[in-house]
Amino acid sequence: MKIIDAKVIVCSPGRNFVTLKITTAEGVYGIGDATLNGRELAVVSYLEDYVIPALIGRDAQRIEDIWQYLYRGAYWRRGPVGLTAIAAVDVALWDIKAKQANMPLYQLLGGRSRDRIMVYTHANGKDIDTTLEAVASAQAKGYRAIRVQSGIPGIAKTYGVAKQGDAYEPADADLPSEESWSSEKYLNFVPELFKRVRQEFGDELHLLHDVHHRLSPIEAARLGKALEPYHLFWLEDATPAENQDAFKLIRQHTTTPLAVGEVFNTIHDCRELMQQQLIDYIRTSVVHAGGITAMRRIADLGSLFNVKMGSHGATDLSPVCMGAALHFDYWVPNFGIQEHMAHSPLMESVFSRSYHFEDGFFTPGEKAGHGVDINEAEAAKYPYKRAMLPVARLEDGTLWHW
Ligand code: CS2
Ligand code: MG
Repeated sequence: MKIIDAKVIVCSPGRNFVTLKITTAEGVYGIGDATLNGRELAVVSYLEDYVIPALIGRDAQRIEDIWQYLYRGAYWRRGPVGLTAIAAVDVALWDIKAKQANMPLYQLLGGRSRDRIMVYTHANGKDIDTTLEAVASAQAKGYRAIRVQSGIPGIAKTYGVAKQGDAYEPADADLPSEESWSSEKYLNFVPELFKRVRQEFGDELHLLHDVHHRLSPIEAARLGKALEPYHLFWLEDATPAENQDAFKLIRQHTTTPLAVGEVFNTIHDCRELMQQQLIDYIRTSVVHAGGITAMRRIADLGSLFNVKMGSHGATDLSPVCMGAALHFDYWVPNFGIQEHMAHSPLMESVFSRSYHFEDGFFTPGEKAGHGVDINEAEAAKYPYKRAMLPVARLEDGTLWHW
């Protein structure tokens, strides 16, 4: 099965998406997501200028060998741009192999380990009352697990919180906008938020919260401890993870479960945190951590240390990534939860999908391959538009820096 063509499709139906389409001599094609929010064209160049020329003529069936060739053969290994490009190739090749086998992808991975895949969605609002309304509306849609974020009194704009009425989209400007941050205001407020959510919704609903790396380790420890009465499903990205020892400090102080890893690219980013049992969930995604091939190895390593998979699934990961992730989640033995932010109808007009939501859970569908396709004519109607993520500064103007 010779690869005879590979092309990159860039579109912006409400937000930018990069999609790789690989075609074989037999006419079977597969697609992979290559979207890296705020740095999309860097991945396009990596694919078009370096990866695709080296792929043409290779055997599409040799997924593992191609993964190793692109990863080890690059000399300059790792990093989000390179691993997103490798992921796109990997997912497109798994799509091809599953289509060739006439099976849904999860069957090739080893078959399903569960009947349905629990997802969590987002509820956010400008203050506690509007956030409570958002939780109620997510619950009414069937979600059993909800990530709760709220505007913070005294902070003008809070990352992770949508403008009133809009879907949450962090890449909001042509150049990075600047936000102001106060850990003290945030730490004084968040326990009150969760107290109100538990009072209103009881104990059964799974609650999650994302700090977006904005606390120092000792502040994160304080937050984890303060949130214990509200028994979160997880506290995400409590502090940046470059210094993995930081998680020891948090762990020593709190029983709140910890999740991290949406910005990780390889198993090496996960290794120490897993081996030392400093986290409970790993958030690596199919698109940013090297595809299905790499995610399987991350999951297997995690399974030795009681770490479960809880993949990133914001809307800046395209429906192609979501489709592939759901096949992975259906199979992976040490599954925890999958993030789900619904794509808008405009975004979904460009991609067709076989995955299906019902009552708080997803199934990936039975279509051969990963079940997601792109409509190129529709995609062409929405040209790329540069959009970047905001930068946070402390109230005195210091660029927030832990
Ligand atoms: C967030 C994301 O979904 C999450 O957990 O952290 O919204 C993240 O901020 C974006 O994906 C950044 O591109
Ligand atoms: Mg996050």
